[in-house]
Amino acid sequence: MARKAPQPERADFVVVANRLPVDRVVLPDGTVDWRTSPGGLVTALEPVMHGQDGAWVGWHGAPDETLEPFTDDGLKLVPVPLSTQEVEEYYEGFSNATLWPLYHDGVAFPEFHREWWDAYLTVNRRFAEAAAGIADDGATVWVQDYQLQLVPQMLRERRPDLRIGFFLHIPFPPTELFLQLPWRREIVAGLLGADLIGFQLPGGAQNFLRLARGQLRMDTKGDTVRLPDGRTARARAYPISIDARAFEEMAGTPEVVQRAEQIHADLGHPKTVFLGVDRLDYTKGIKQRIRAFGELIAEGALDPEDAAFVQVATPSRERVEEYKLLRDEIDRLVGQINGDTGRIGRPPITYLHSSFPREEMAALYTTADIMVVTPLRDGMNLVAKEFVACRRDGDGALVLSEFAGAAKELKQAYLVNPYDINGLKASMMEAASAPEAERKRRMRAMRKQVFENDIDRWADRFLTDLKQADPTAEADQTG
Ligand code: GDG
Repeated sequence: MARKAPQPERADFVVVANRLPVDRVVLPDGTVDWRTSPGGLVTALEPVMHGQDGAWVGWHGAPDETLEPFTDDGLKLVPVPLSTQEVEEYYEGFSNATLWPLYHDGVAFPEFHREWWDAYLTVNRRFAEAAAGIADDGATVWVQDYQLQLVPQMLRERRPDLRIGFFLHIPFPPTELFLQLPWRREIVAGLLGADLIGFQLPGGAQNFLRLARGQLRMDTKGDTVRLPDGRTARARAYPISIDARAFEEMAGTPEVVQRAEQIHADLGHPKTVFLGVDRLDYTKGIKQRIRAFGELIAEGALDPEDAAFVQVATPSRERVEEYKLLRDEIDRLVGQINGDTGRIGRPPITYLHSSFPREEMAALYTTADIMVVTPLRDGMNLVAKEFVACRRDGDGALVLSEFAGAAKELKQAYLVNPYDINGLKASMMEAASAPEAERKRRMRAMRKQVFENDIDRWADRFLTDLKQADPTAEADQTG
């Protein structure tokens, strides 16, 4: 049964995501604090929610704790509780050890366990109930990402009056891969509960439409699926972006400018600074890029006196086995390269396994000459866009994997196949030796793309289409 919250508690616009934008953390002295939760989804949606009279439904990051809804900076936050076992089975299990590798081309082996699926069902139902309880009559509910693919259908069953959107932040895989999933029909049906299903790229939308036809025998015409109950659902691409102006402004503050200079000095003023910034994740191609840089140093193509690589790897999903293995492998690789080629005070690679404030990110983007973004598969990749937005000097080069969604938009990057280490090395060298005018020409075009297609435009496009999806519903205030 849907929880009926008192009218004033309810909201016209509701975001439902696995995580709240803030995590509850208990400090060593026992006091409780709230921190911005990590990752691309929060970076993207925070500015969309800013100033909206809306609600955000999500887990608060602490297992076995039930919290009452509260308001933070005008935003209603509705915490959804998860038990320790649910964190293991729904989040670390089905979401991050089944769906995540499967949806990223199977770059790690997806595991299928029936009890993980059962937990996924239970938790999706809980999120649907929480959303049903907070959404006002005829409200718009926007469900986010792969952890909650059953929520659209479960929510529609409870609240047929709602307008429901869904956005998938990660790639939607080719049908051949998706069909491995024992619960493939349930997932497709779950998503079809939405009026509008958004993907990063047109290819993802096409994969989904093919499955709706093939698995559920639905009628499709163009991007529209006709459902047996007379409804329609549309599947379209909405490439996500960032608050470009906010990043640019941050990069221009005296503190960040000064910090960027300090980082350059701490590195020993190398001629070329290469930079990588990622959650520590096996989809991000961190090993490949470090190996490429290590070989360039070992072969003498780059001189460790002149070139430095800074790699930020933000801790992520640390209890999932694949992530533990990856961390060990990268530790070993970096240790080996620095051990073989460094001298006192000059390790060629500065490896930081920690998380930093956004200002520090902006300072790093400003310091770098060459940003190296080499995922084996990535829905979009916001880091590439953040680097571009922070380049107030109009300089700097981006080496970017063809397999990131961002490659379809930042076409003036040095595009690489991250599996091809020799090709990667060649592109890193090409970027490092490009004439200033060439670098600036490419950067100008990429900045134009990012500033014209920022996060507001993304949200506007999605929400405008969602409004049209149900012409009988009353106009809302989300525009
Ligand atoms: C998913 C999809 C898609 C990283 N370390 C720190 C930090 N970050 C921030 C970055 C950036 C975000 O996290 C990472 O976003 P990405 O897009 O690069 O990657 P995912 O986390 O995998 O995001 C992705 C995205 O969703 C949005 O749809 O683009 O394809 O996989 O904003 O700056 N931020 C701070 N400290 C860190 O140490 N403050």
